[in-house]
Amino acid sequence: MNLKTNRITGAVLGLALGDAFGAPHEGGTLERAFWSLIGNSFGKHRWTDDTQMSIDVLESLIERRSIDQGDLARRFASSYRWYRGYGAGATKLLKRIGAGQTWQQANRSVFPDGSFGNGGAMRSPVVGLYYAEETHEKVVGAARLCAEITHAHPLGIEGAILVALTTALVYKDLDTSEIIRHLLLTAETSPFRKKLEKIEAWLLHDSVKSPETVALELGNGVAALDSCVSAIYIVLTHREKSFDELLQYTIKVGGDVDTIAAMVGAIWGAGRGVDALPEQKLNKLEQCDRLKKLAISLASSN
Ligand code: R7I
Ligand code: MG
Ligand code: MG
Ligand code: MG
Repeated sequence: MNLKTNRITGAVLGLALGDAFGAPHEGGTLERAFWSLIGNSFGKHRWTDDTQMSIDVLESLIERRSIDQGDLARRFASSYRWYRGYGAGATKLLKRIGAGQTWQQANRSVFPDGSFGNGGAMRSPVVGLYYAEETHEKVVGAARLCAEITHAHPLGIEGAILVALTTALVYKDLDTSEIIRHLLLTAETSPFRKKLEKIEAWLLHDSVKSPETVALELGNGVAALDSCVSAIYIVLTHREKSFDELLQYTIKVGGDVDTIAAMVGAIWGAGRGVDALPEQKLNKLEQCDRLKKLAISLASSN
């Protein structure tokens, strides 16, 4: 496997592992009890909407070779399954697209300004990987197009852009200080810029903030603003650590664990490659072979 395929496969499987192994830790007692009932797929860890939508983006990019919003909207809608744990707004929107509304009508009919959830960001590592060897403008433009189908709110889009760009920059092995510099140049709104400035200051110090501090000051919720910068900080402080240490830390940050771990796992995998992922966990991952084949196919399609 060449370096490119190794890293793209690492990112795709890292995303699915974070999602599937993070999901059982998400939410309160009720949500966990529910997931313990349905979170198993023939003895394997089931992944959620985060991985499903990433598969949709992978399959669309492999076939269309660019971001085709109509094609993506159709794939998102037809892949919807209740047991994948989609957000409440996303569920309504995908059902409306499935019933014949255009994505432009459907996304505004759920939230008038579009969703600011992290559902655009959770699938954007795939976009970052596909365009990693092109300009930043290309990564940003493609991430925007991919996110706005379901997440038209400026904050939903911005989270997706920052996560896609971080994936591309980690894939290219940039230094952490360089990555932060590029993210600050790319930030479009002051709430995101403030959080990025906060992590820039934190990263100047040797010690890693506690998971509790990350949750409190950067957030761990389903809004893009409350999870994307947290995910970026987690990866940038764990680039040389093991995947299991990365996951343990993310689980302690808590909140929307499947999605934060999916973003974290993808970005980390883009830098470390598939060989750094834990074999025992991959053996317990639902549809691992299918995901691997898609990653290999993406790597040879641009
Ligand atoms: O963003 P999305 O696709 O998924 C979010 C999370 C992820 O953790 C998934 O793994 C899944 O578990 O859910 O889902 P959306 O429904 O688009 O957004 C998530 C939630 O954010 C919504 O259900 C709303 O509660 C809230 N939200 C908004 N509330 C008011 N006004 C998002 N946008 C708005 C808004 O504009
Ligand atoms: Mg999910
Ligand atoms: Mg959820
Ligand atoms: Mg989630």
